[in-house]
Amino acid sequence: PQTTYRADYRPPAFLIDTVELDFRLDPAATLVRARLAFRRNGPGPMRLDGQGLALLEARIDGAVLPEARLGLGADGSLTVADAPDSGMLETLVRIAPEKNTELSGLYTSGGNFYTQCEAEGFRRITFFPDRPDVMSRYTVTITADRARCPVMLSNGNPDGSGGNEDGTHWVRWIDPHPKPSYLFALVAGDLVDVHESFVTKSGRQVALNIWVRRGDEDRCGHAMDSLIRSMRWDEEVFGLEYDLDVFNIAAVSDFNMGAMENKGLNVFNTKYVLAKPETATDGDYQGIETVIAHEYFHNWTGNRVTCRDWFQLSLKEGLTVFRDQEFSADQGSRAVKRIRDVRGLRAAQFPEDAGPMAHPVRPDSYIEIDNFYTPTVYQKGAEVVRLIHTRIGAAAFRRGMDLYIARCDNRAVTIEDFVAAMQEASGVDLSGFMGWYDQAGTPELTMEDRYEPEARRWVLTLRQAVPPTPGQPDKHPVAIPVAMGLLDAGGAELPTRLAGENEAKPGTRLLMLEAAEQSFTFEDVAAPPVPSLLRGFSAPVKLKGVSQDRLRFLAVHDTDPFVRWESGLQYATALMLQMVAARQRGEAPGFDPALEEAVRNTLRGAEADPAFAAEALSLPGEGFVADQMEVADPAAVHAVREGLRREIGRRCGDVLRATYDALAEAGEYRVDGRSIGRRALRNACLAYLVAAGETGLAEAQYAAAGNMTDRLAALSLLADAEGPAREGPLADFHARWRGDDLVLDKWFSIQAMSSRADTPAAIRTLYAHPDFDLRNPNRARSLIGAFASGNPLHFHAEDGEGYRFLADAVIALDPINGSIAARLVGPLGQWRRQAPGRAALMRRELERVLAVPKLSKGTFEKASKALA
Ligand code: B3K
Ligand code: ZN
Repeated sequence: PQTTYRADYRPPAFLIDTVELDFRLDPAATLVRARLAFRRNGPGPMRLDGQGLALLEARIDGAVLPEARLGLGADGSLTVADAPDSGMLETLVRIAPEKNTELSGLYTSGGNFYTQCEAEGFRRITFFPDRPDVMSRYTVTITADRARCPVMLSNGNPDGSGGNEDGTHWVRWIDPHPKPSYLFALVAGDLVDVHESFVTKSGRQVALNIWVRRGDEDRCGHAMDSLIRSMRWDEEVFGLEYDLDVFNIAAVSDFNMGAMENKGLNVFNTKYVLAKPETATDGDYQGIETVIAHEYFHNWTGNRVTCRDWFQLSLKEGLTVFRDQEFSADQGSRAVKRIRDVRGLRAAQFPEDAGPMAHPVRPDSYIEIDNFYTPTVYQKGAEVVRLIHTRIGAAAFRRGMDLYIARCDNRAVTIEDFVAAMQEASGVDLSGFMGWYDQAGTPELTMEDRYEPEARRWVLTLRQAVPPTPGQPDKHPVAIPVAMGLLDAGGAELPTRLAGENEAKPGTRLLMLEAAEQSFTFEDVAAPPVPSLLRGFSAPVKLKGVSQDRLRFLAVHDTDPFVRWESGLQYATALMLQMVAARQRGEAPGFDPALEEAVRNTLRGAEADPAFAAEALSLPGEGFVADQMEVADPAAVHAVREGLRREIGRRCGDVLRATYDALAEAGEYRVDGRSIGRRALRNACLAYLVAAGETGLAEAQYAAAGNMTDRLAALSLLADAEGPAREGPLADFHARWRGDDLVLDKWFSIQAMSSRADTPAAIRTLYAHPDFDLRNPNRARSLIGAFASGNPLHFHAEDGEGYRFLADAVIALDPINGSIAARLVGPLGQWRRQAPGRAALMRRELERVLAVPKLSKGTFEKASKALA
């Protein structure tokens, strides 16, 4: 397969100003007629991307093109010889949506038609220069059987409809805004809508519709409410208004990712639309709010201003994740939102940045662009936007956004355009931040300090180092904003004055580390202070050099809630690593009484912010702890963590139980932040109590639960138990929800993540279960993905059975849906950090995958880079 390089970018030879598309929908043979008004833009032949299209006819300005002027490439593309500098190209192609199992291009799901075009799916619908820097105005006419497709949607505003004699009908959609082909969408079928209306701040009336399968109407309320809040928020915070008369969302149960921001017609995985308390957890509700907001925000950051090429993907994704994070922070507790985001970053992006697929936020090359919709491009990309926001402040950031949008509206631009707007609006030199876009690897930040009593001076030295990553052996320093403060021995925040400043400043301040090493001298410090660094996680780095004593102190006293949480987490991580080492030496691990104290302390203050308390109570995850080891030992980490949970459950049983009882839900189920926090805290207590042996409590909660959050929390604990305590509830859950795909996914996941010894065998049984369906991406992820990423203990089983299962599944899935297969293969790439025996077993499975003939280029790229 071919590699595409960022350095090879060339402007398109032809632009397309307008596109008229005419669809005649049929599952087996859909006809697509395209009329493209083209115009020369640079040197080169007229080459149109295409993939799997049966070309029936091609004309330029009405004249049929003879075969001699048409070159069909091995990749499916079409080259037109001697094309004039401008004109109208018309093609007619045939495609088979029902045979499309990749779910890219036009496909069917449950008898309805849906499209997914980002990144390169439009070429599976018609011949086109399928690249984001070709922006066109679209008019789309859809014709289909009236009974089969009563609803037919595309981008933009509706512009007429009518019936035909033959039982078909047609509709026309016009999108007045120029857009790249990846934002094209079509949805047609038997759908019903839940609707609302919205008036923008300048008075535009917008019809909001959520299109679902009949019967799902009662599960759209939260999505609709989230949409309305997102629209309002973007007006208030960024002054950005919606720009069409309708905003349609269609939910589909066969979908490769979370959702897609097609102009005026978002297509969503049902997982991110449908929710009611009996079927969806609090986590599901929060996911819906986030994804709805994210896709809506793309209307400006992504659609109106788009990417010049796919290497700039983070231009829209990093910025839009930043925007959805800020939105969610404004809806509830900012501190808890930040903690969750950082948890997610560390669980997915840090390992990626330390592994074989490590790539910069703006990559230099790819084989399959689908493989680059990664935590690095999304989450680290959002962190880089946040760095700029932190450096220049909210007001300058807003001016920068205004400038960026004014200047780049209706254009396909680069990351430089974004940074330049921020720089001009703020007057701050941002060149030191470009390294964050172009270098892979998580920077390590080391702190050292000394106190000079006579001079009443405290000196902080910060050092940074970015580790080598594939293809990037040497790194240069980047700009790191370090938000910090100093505490006195009693835990009170001290005002700070840096050498050279006239006055002390109260509270948190920002230090800018721009070089490999810098010292900061603080004056008038009466006694050795305790520094609190990286408040709010002001930069996505690994901080080293903070003593356990200081961590313990900061976990209780810091004024910044993020640092309080973080210090507890780092304290517990270091402790667990010591316990793992002890265990490996054959010693008894022991118990640190500071943990008991911390749990009691947290529960005492829990009422003020239960969601924060729930975060503070949860021990570092097994993956996170293993990531800190030179050679990972998943079994030892699991044993240590379980041992700690049991011990905490035993020692703190009294307060855990008291909190559990006090938080029992009274009254109606609500999804506001506080109610969610109370359930999270209560279920965190339950987990410790069950670890200490109180299985009955989980059984009772399962049986009595009035909502999915509590039911699932109990079930996931019972899934680790023995005998009827496990089998009864699992069977009950299946019987109750077997007709509900999204809930059944949870049933698969919970078993896939069980720590029970028989899980490897159970996985094979579940894979053969009649309800398991490899073709449905949610279902495939719920078993295969949940096991490989959510069950380190059994995935890394000594005999290699976990690796074998994953490779078998990837090999079976690849010919059906290469994009999902490529995503699932990732965990096998962790072999470098495993002990030699397991590493060899992992490599063997990667080699087995690579030996498969006709492997998709996405899976090839992931597996070959993992082995390199
Ligand atoms: N832009 C889409 C992701 C497309 C993934 C293509 N493989 C969803 C989003 O980020 O909003
Ligand atoms: Zn996005």
